[in-house]
Amino acid sequence: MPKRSQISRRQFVGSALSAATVSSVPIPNFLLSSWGYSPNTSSLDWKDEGILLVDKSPYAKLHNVPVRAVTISQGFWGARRQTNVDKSIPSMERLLESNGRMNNFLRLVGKSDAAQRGPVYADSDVYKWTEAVAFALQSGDRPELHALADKIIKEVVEVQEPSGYLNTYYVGERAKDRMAPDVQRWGHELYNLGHMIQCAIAFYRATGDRTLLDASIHFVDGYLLPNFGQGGDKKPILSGHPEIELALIELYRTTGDKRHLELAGYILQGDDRIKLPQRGYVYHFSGIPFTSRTHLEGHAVRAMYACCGATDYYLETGDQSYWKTLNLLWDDLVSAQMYVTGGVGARSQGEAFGDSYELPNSTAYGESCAAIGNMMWNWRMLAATGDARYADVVERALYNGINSGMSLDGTLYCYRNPLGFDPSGGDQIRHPWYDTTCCPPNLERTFASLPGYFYSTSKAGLYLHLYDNAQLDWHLEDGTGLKVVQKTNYPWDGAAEITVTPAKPAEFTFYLRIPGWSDGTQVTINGKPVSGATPGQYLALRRRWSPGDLIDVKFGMTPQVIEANPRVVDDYGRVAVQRGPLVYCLEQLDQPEGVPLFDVSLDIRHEPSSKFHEEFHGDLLGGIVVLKHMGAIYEKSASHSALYRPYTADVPKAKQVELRFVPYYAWANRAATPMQVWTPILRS
Ligand code: FUB
Ligand code: ZN
Repeated sequence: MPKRSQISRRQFVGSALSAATVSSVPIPNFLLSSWGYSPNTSSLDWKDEGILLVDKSPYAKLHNVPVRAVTISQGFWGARRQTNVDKSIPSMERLLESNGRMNNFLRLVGKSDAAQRGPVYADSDVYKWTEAVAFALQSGDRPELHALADKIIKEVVEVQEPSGYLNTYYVGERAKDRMAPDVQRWGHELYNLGHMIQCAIAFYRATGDRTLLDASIHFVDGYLLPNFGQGGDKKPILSGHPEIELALIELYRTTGDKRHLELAGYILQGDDRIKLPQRGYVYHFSGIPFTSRTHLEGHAVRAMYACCGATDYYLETGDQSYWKTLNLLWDDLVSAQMYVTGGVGARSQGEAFGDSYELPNSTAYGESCAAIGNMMWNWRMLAATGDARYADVVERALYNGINSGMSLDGTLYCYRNPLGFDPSGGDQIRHPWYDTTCCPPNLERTFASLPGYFYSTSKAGLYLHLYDNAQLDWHLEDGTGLKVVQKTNYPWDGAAEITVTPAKPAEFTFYLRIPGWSDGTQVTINGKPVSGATPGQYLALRRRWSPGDLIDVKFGMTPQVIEANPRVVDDYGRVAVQRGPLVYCLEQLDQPEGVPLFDVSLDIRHEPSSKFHEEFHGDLLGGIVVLKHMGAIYEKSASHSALYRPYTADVPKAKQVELRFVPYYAWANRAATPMQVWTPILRS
């Protein structure tokens, strides 16, 4: 990592600050105006920075391409992203306003009489929304959204106190509680700051505007660093809700100020001056050394964000104890804790991970934010390794447990993403707004940032992670210009044509992701078959590439019937259906009349997969492939049976019914009807 050149000036700023810090001594204007003192450490221009700026991270094998380098055109994600930017982002802004989120800021500068509204983390809603706009602006200007974000940023920074502190909840009477140990535990001050930093960086990378970035640096350098962290003269620090860790490390990557990385490391290590009871460090997923963790537990979003921060820390330091722990936790994730949809968090109580294999369906929590955290973590693990198994999890979470979180019209959101649903309790599942409205803007920022997840570069060449109609305009790490155009109808169809156009003929490796679910993949280059495509790996295509070279890839899209580890008791005797990256479900309203969904069984006694009939319905749920398969309903249906009865080995008589499966992400878009992902199999 190149050293920053202005150490002496920083030291001067730092010592001038220690006098001002948390006290109310105003910072001299000349210092404030020079707050954005740090040159970017990377040789990159702000325009060229990706979601993560890991170009100089010593332990990153893969490097992000900027969001703006990838244009996703019409297709699966194109449609979703259009809705996101046309409907979701604008409607969420109106809801943020009408629910007092902006008045919370305006009130503090005398521009609103409204009382504070919303939970302690209300500010983060504004930051996540503005971050969504920032990513949208990285894909092309949207003057109205740009103007709105400018206005909001102006309103936010006006509230900043001379010390750098900025929070709309711990003000007035509550100011005395700031950063008290118990407030650090529950009050989300650092969570809000983390989202402010992430938003500021995304906006800077979108526009070059440092207003919010400088305010964030001011908060960190002016308020946090001089007062909290390592050393007897400083107060203890706890993240309470991890988020600050990954934000500080991205700030370090942006500013080059090593103190930002060190503070993140210190928080990840856990400050033993704030003692949490055992249930506390389990729930908060902070407060003890990250490297002492042995499994995923506690609040799922907290755990996922902590894993993101810890992976970021590894990417910068190469600390093997972190890497060991991250691998342990990842193995726990995929072997015992993750839903087939990529969602995580089995329990509503504490919005938490359950025990191993505790993966209930209808009571699943599966918060949208937790699935997003899962994707973000796996994106970082992928950067560290270039190992396709992490990309498989990114894809699984993205297409299923995240995608289900937003309605197809872009205005309703799931907070929970259960895998079974009975609406008789009155739950509508999708809502435009939640008082804890963390998920909607989180979904918006994720969809807006999506182009940044399609490709990475490495010293050896280019990695293709995600398939859709998209054009990459970027360059190899040696500077050779490179354009890659994907044409596909993925995920409905398993074929993709990929045209590779380097600025001049060049030898490099094109790493083509072969998804773990794929079978019988065929790859050709300029019509000539290429062998070696292995599910769950990148196919390394090393050659001298010439402009217009064509990779043709065909993934087998035969629907797959999936069973869970028998220790997942809720899935025992049941199967899920997956086609390509999409997990399917049954919704009551697609089944024959009079057939209660919870009574049906899938008849897979013979050749399960080939018996699916696939039909594309352009007018249904935005255009989907529907899967039909024979199933049955027992004559004495479960709904009409006693709660308990003597067991008999006789197989009850069953009547055939045709079952219609739709992609899980699209459920509850017509009505909140019974739904299930895991369907019982017919006994024989
Ligand atoms: O605490 C802030 C956010 O609210 C969490 O990430 C969500 O789980 C919800 O509790
Ligand atoms: Zn959420």
